[in-house]
Amino acid sequence: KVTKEFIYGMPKAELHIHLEGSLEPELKLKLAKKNNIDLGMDTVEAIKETYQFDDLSSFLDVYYQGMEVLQDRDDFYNLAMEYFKTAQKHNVKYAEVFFDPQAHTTRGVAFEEVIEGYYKATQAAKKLGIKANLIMCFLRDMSAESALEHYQMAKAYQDWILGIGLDSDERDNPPLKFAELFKMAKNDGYKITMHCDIDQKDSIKHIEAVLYQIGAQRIDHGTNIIEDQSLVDYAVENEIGFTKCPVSNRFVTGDLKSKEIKSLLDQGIKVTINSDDPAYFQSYISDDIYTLAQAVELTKAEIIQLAKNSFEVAWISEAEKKNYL
Ligand code: ES4
Ligand code: ZN
Repeated sequence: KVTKEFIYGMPKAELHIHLEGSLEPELKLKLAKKNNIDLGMDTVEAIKETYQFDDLSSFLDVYYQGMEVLQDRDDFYNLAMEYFKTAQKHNVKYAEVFFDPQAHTTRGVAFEEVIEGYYKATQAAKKLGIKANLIMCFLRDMSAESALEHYQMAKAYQDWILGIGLDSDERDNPPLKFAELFKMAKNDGYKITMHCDIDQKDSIKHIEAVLYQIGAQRIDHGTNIIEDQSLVDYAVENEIGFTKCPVSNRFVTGDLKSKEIKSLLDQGIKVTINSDDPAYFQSYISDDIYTLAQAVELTKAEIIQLAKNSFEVAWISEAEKKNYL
């Protein structure tokens, strides 16, 4: 029997966490007060009551609304630092963290405030024993032109951004909508990943496009790949990393998708377990691993394999990986 303590204590990397999704109710209230924003709620309990979702879009509504309290670089810095402090308790040694610049610029917050606050936090995280890198995500329900504009804004900060991702509402927003931009990003030396969320209208088509046309090194979620054996074989062969988030799955689909995750792990896919939006789903990385382990009775060896995978598919040098593995 594997204990919670073992899972918490196991050194791990987290590769799929949206910093904006780590905004805990306590900090949300504090920042609302500081920035004179009326949330219409003044207790942690009242905020938590709104954390009930039927699907991705009902989650995203609450997620974007919550960001209103983030106004200046200190707010972004403090948000990220709270995540890193919690990650430290889960023995996260390395983190690649997502952020959504368009969710802030569209509210009139300058790109500089966002990136400078977050980057400063990644540097301060070193003192907590955590190495961290930023992945800038584009909102796929916004235009390709908007994504390009933000890509250009980020140029001056390229050294601070390791990878480019794609998130938000997948419906009618296929990967190829951003094909040119991601091609450019690859040529410019960014790492590439994309969300392929659970049970989307065109899940298989989207996964196929991400693997064959976009040529991403990782896929976020991507669990529907299980329906297509040739895609599974390709992903195994090419050691594509899959960042799974079981508790997030339960919130947005009603199902952990634990059997699918276990089967993909058994088939040799580089599966990793992550928290996605830990504040909203009230589950940080070790809780996600524990929940999955309970649901499908993972062995200790399988749990260790998940942690090994997290370092193997991390965007760090082979030499660095050796320090963790
Ligand atoms: C997200 Cl669960 C999920 N799906 C797509 N985009 C997202 N951004 C934050 N959480
Ligand atoms: Zn995500």
